[in-house]
Amino acid sequence: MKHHIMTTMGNDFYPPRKDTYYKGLAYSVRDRLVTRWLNSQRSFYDRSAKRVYYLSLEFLPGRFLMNYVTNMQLNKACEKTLEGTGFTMEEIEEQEWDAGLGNGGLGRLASCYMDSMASLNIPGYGYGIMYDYGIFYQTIVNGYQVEQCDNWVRWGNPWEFKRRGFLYNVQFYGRSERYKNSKGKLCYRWVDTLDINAMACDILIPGYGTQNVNNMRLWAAMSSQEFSLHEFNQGDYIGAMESKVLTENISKVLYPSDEKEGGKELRLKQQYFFVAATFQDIVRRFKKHNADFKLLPDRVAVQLNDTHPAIAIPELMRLLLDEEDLEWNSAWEISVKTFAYTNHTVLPEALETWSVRLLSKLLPRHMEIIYEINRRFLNMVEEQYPDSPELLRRVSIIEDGPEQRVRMAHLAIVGSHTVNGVAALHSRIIKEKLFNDFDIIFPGKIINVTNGVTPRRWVLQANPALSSLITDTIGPDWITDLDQLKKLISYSDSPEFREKWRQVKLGNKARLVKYIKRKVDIDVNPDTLFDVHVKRIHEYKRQLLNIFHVITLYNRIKKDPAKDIVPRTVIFGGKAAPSYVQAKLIIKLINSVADLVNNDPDVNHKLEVIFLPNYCVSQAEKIIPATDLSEQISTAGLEASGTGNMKFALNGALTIGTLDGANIEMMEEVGEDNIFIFGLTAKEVEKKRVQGYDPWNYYNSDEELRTTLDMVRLNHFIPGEPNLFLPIWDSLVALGDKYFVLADFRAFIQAQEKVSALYQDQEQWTRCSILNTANMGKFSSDRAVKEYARNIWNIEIAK
Ligand code: 4GP
Repeated sequence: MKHHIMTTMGNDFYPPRKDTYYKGLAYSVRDRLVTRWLNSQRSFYDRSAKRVYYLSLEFLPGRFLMNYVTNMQLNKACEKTLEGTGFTMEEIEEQEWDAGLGNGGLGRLASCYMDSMASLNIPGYGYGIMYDYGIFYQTIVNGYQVEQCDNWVRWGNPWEFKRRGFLYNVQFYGRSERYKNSKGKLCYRWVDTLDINAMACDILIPGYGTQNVNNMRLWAAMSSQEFSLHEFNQGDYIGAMESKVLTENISKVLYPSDEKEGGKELRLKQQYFFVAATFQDIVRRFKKHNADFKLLPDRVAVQLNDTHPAIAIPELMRLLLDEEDLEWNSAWEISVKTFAYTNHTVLPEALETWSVRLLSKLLPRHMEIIYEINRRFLNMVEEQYPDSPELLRRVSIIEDGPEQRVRMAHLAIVGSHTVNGVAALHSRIIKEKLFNDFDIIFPGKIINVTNGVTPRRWVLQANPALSSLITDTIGPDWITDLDQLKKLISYSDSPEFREKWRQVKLGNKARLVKYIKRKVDIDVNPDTLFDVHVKRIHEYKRQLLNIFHVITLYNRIKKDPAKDIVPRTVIFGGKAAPSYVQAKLIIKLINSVADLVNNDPDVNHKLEVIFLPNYCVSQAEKIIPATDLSEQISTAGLEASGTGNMKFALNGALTIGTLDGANIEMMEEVGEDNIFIFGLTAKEVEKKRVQGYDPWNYYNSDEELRTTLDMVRLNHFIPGEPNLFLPIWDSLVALGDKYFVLADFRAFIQAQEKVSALYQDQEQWTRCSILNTANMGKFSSDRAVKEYARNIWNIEIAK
């Protein structure tokens, strides 16, 4: 550490500062990985192993230091290193800025899978973009979300290896030209393009309990020209810089909307930019050992993380046809065998389409190839299903209308050998509804792989106290074989074990209490029930339902302040997409309710509402281990899987949730008695939608609901701003309540009453908590990645 502080960073060792120590320690931890990393990469070559390429526009690794330390089991060594510095590991760890290169579930899942691939010795590569700015930093000003730039690499990034001498050329614009090659064959080439360089930045991904270290390669855009000295000399400084700045903008910032696309040219440029660079890399590596492209699917599996990288399909076709001179049929066969696509959402607004006009301008040759893919696909469908023009129209990759658009999901399905949903219910929904035509045309192509999370980050690292208790009780094998947790079941009846379990939770709650005090300056009582709702703010995730419960509790307390109730601390956290006005208003509502409740002497801290700003991976690591009750209350049928739900239950929280996404499978694992399920099922929601759902009926017939809604309508929370929350009232009552909040209100309140009752019986609550952890084995990302390996990537897992 000292060596790096002096020689790598050029700092005198005194006076020591926390951030200096952090970097010194980071470099010395990294040192211990580099050799393993190089060895791993070399061994992949030597074995000519089949490689898995996980293509994702988003990764959410969070902080790296503790993850490296945990996976390499260097905790003791680091503590020793820090002795005498006056700082603890926890303080040093806090110096690191989160790598927030993703929006939410989709990005975090990618990072959990990177951890599992490395731990399972799979030659897996993550490919994405090295954004200069990740997901915005959220502050709360006067109850409103305010976004700030996330300049996460401002102080340098000790984890990346920048390959400055290693650049790929990426083309844009121009035109497609036909020409005859030397053999007289008619060929195509892409000419008159604007070219941009892609520079590789590598980040190491160490496995746990293995020497294997994988690679995450993120691309940064570099102008292929320096600024114009000519213009500069003529005094036009801005003009001289313009083209350089414009091209480098491509990797400047992550698009901050989750489950919603902007349709912006820059976004499409980002997608193609990283796909083009990635495929040059894949092909280069492949060609080192192989001459025949027919072998590509035996050597390479490409997983498309949603449709964001789906432009890879026409890109591989272009490479095979135009650069490698293959015939269409063999190129197509190779391509389909190489790709697989994961769908992460059924929200219609999230299904990406690109206008043909934009695609033709930016990627003219790809547009031609997409037309040809579509023509052949529709011919095939027509042969199978003659006289079904409706079917052809529905499945076409090109959507007709005033403006023709390319449906990226259709392209991804047609161009992949396997498509998967991310939980059993979600996969059923895409098979039976969203992509039903495709399920009929390509039987068996759509399968399920239920999501999972890595126990290394989400238990071992985030919850050291629980990890020690578990390891002391059943040994350490659970870390790489999560089903071992089942051994805890027999301890759930032991009073001594329960007491230890409670002490762990209490310790974690005390840690969170300190954090809350530091962040929002509110004193929270650790002996209250910690009721937590953290995730992106979205109407379908129904933070509103939860805040309505809070308002209802408040009204009950006001009616009878002396009544004994189970004291609760309700914690919210999450970012709203900057352009999502309604979601931002929900944040303001939560904060307004919090102001009223927290300052009302009648409430007397029996109920406390906290909105924690800037929810992110490192914050989740503090919140989740301290949670008693996990809120997973989306409208049934809309949350594809959820992964937060798994992290909470794994850390011993009880879930209150709808029969949605992976909640269903969690219920199957823990048993109906150990989870609070409420509300409409996906089928019931669908039925109500079809039969006509009228929220007014609920408004008129449920007095507590009506009181709550009227308080929102009249803004009972902030004097002097009467109509502020009218848009919320409108969406729920006047405009049809798209997410069935009113329909589920009463069932939710009743389920919450059951929660309070159980919490009063701490012995039974603890038993339930232990059983939750004990039965979460299925939700390890190791299990999920093994399923991908077996059912999609067709690779053996080396022991
Ligand atoms: C999310 C889904 O909303 C969530 O249910 C799922 O667990 C997660 O992907 C991982 O599969 N989707 C997104 C997105 O984050 O941007 O579509």
